[in-house]
Amino acid sequence: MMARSLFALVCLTSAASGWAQKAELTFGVSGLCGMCENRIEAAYDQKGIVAADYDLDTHTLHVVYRAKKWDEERLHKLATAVGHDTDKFKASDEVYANIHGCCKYREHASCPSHDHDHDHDHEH
Ligand SMILES: [Cu+2]
Repeated sequence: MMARSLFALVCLTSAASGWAQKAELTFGVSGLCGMCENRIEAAYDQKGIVAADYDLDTHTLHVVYRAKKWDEERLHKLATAVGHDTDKFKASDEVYANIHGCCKYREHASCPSHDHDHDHDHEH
């Protein structure tokens, strides 16, 4: 007849052990548009990463991760692996060459969604 309260106690203690140590890191990542934002955030869809939020206005990425699984350097390198420079590491030219034309932040490209200037003339 006392079984019910015993179960409740077991549930409480197992919930408490689910709190692994989380750490947070915010660092600069180069990016231009919504496509960049999606590409960057998708790169952080990894085991042990709880949340990743890229802010296009400030060009910073905020990551919440499990401290046991990730460290700062490896987190930076997730961004460089998809072609985006961070404030500590550079993406390789090879990877950078493969990102979409409007995302070439090093050349200050601009995405068509920002302005509808399709007929923009290049200098001859
Ligand atoms: Cu982009």
